[in-house]
Amino acid sequence: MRGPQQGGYQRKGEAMNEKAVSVLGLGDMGTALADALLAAGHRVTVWNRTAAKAEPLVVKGATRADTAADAVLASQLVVVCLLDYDSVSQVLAPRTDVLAGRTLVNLTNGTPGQAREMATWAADHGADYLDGGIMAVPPTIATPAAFVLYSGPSGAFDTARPVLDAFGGSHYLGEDPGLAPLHDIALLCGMYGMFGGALHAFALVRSAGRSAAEFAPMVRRYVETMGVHAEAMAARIDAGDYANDVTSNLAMQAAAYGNFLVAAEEAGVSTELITPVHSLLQRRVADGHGHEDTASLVELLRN
Ligand code: FVH
Repeated sequence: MRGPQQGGYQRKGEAMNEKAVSVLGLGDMGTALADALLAAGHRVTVWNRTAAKAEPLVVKGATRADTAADAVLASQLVVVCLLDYDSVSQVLAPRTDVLAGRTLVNLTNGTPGQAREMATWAADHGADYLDGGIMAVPPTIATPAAFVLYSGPSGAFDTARPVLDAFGGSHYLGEDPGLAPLHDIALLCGMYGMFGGALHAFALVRSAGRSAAEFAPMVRRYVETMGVHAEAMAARIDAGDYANDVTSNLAMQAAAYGNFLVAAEEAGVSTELITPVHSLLQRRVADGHGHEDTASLVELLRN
């Protein structure tokens, strides 16, 4: 495999900071990534199943490849951002002969198991493989709000990093390719938990004819205020210490939470987003942990 010691991604005649990079997949995210690479001054080759989506990027200076294999051949660094791993396999599998010596950076959402399997598959075909998780939405790519998680061979990451930094902050998590999707999915689950809570909150206030827009600043303020407890919660979980310095014990929370279910029923709002936490609270209290902190619930989530 080619790596930093063999010249990285620099090509003869290219300006110092200009690198050749190919992007496979021009959905909303792939387009934003290609845009960011062009804006950073790189030589970008793009491919998409629906070829017309490449046109706006070609206008900005990208080269459109006729086939995915041509796009892979155009650059040593190949960024893949497709719908799912099945589509990645469908796109790459027919021409494995073009993969040797490339670094594939797969930013497609998937599981740790899928990432490890694809890393082995890529290695079998002579390619380095980095898996990634994009912690941003397309409009925030290349802004300070965006960060991307990576895992896989550290040498491949170090070589690719100057290019990948165009997307936002780059966070390398380790050699195991499954680490980036694991952290990606963990953060997305946190996000959906927050959105699920917010949706339930909006449904409650709307049931009384109140404006969601007027309520939104309160939601934001309270979620941000409570978010600062993440580090303290993490410290308790790492230490397994749930009983010291507790200010909001589980027994108290379980009593209050029962009201959440009744209030939802009174308002004609579904309880399906809030019931699971109630079940966990009740079980943990019944198991004799009513005096403990919220972080203690994590013990019920470990199989
Ligand atoms: N958009 C977002 O907010 C999130 C942010 C975090 C990361 N995700 C993940 O990024 C991957 C791509 O997401 P996307 O937003 O670009 O998704 P779409 O706009 O729906 O584009 C999908 C692209 O995948 C191509 N594609 C789908 N199936 C196939 C296939 N069988 N063979 C070849 N290409 C395929 C599709 O092509 P086309 O429909 O335009 O021809 C698009 O290029 C994703 O994993 C997110 O979870 C985004």
